[in-house]
Amino acid sequence: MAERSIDRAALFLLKKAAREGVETAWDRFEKQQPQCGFGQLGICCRNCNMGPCRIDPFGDGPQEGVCGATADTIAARNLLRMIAAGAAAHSDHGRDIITTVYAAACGEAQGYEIKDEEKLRALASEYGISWEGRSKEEVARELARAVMEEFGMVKGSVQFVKRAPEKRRAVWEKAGVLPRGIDREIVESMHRTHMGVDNDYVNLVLHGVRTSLSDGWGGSMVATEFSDVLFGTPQPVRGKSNLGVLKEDQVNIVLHGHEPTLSEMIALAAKDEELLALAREKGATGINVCGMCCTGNELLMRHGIPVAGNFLQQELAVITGAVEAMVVDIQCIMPALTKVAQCYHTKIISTSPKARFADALHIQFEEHNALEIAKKIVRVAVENFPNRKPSLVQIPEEEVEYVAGFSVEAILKALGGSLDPLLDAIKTGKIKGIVGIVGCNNPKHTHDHGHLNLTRELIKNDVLVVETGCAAIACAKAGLLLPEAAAEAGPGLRAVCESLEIPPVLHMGSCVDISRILVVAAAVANALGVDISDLPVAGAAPEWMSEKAVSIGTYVVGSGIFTVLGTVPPILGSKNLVELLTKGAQEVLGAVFAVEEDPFKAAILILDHLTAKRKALGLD
Ligand code: BF8
Ligand code: SF4
Repeated sequence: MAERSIDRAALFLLKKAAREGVETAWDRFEKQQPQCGFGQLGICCRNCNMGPCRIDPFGDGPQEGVCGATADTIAARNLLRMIAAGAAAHSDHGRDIITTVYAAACGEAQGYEIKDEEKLRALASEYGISWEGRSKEEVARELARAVMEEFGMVKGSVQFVKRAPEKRRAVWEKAGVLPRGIDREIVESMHRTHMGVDNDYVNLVLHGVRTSLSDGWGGSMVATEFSDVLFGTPQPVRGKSNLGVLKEDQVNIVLHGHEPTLSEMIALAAKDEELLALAREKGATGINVCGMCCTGNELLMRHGIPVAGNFLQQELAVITGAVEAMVVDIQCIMPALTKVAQCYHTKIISTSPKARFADALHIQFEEHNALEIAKKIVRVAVENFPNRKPSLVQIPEEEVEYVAGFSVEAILKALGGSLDPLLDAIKTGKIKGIVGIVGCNNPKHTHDHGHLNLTRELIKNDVLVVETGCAAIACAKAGLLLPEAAAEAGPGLRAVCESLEIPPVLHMGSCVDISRILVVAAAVANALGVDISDLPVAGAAPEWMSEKAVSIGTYVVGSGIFTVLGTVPPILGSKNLVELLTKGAQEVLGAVFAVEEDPFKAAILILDHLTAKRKALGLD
């Protein structure tokens, strides 16, 4: 069995867990072996009650379900459902953000305000909403209503697709994949995958592309843009990462999940004088708020709040014995947390009506009295401090600095206000290309191994890397998000980083913020007068696990960007589907997927791709 992690803090706590008889995802993963072969190949179906059906991958047994569905139909339907679930998760997050913007603009969301008026102005003009003689609240209300409509089917297509280069939009139109309403595509995915509707794997995949585009250029982009409106557009900020950010003498609150609406308020509540006094009364020297997973990314991007770790570290945080409360909302929260917490004193506090957990304390979050609720949650954590079992407290030492906060606006600012320095660096070959490395952890791979090795290989070869999500946290913990890390870069990239004082790996935010990467790609393509698919750019998800990652991968390829997956998607049971996604898509979308589990080999695939694209543009 491969090493579980390359992160020393993780390894330290895995030993502690073993000593204390606490199971983690790695143990449960082992117990699942061997995992179901039909599931791995994507050729089992339970879409109706004539089934469940499965296709024999060796050709000796049944090749059709009871209804006659083939491996192609079944695998493509399963894939489309994964895309739909991922797109739904991102977009429903976007919906909550826009709802909060509306409530804030109506004065009905305690503690929230329109923080970034400049961004609000830019978005209003993008939507053709006039600012003349109106308050920012009036404009925000009209804008929020217009965005809300996009979740349905009022317009021809979602607004932000207009940000894509003309050539890309033409590709989408020709393929019939321009996303209409955000919800509409997801609903249609569920419709098409119902028994006996869409049985053509190509048609199913095309709708998958459309659904995913409604996420990347729709729901996710809404979440990003309007989080900026509410909480401010990120600018470079320094902070600390890994489990060493937990403090032995303070009340530790870990915010885990995805929506910044609640976490922003808790960060605020933790500064409340009364609660700080209570903490001192209970024997703590302060209240330490840190983030985990994408909530962590949202907080560190805007405030430099420490980030305790990425996906596979959520249980480990509890295992330190030093966490008074882990506050969760939605997505990527392991149901196992409440069981692990029972071995320590940690309170798992769920807050979303959409995501409840057995044995968790539920304190429901509502935006109209958000600050009060946030204070209530912080109070629970503070009052839990005396329940710590000192003999069980062990915090690893690892605590590494990072610089995050590279929104598109921040990148432009670092470049001196225009894309030209970046374009020049690409043209002269100082920077060979730009690669987005994103996504999760997965116990199928050594924790963080894929992220770090792929990132290091690329920067060594003068590739500027942009990251989000758990990939970015992996690199933060390894010190790669510091300007000093330019020392690890090739000479061209190093010179660019040194002159601009930026790291060779730019942290662009949470997973919905991959929409920021799309905006950069579109801007570069527009500046060069080409399609995104012509650029020396690529995407990678070395350790992906979630359905959101499937939607992301699909909209990235759908946007014309070659993408390498580091864990095998469950589609290998259909040769036709594999062929379509790894070859056929080139002709329709100008990009394909590749699967490569070894990050060093993935780096070679990507570098070869960048070289070919540079050559086609006449850059070498
Ligand atoms: O949305 S990278 S494990 S935390 S799914 Fe989840 Fe994957 Fe992390 Fe953020 Ni994204
Ligand atoms: Fe079986 Fe077809 Fe029903 Fe799926 S939809 S469970 S393949 S009968």
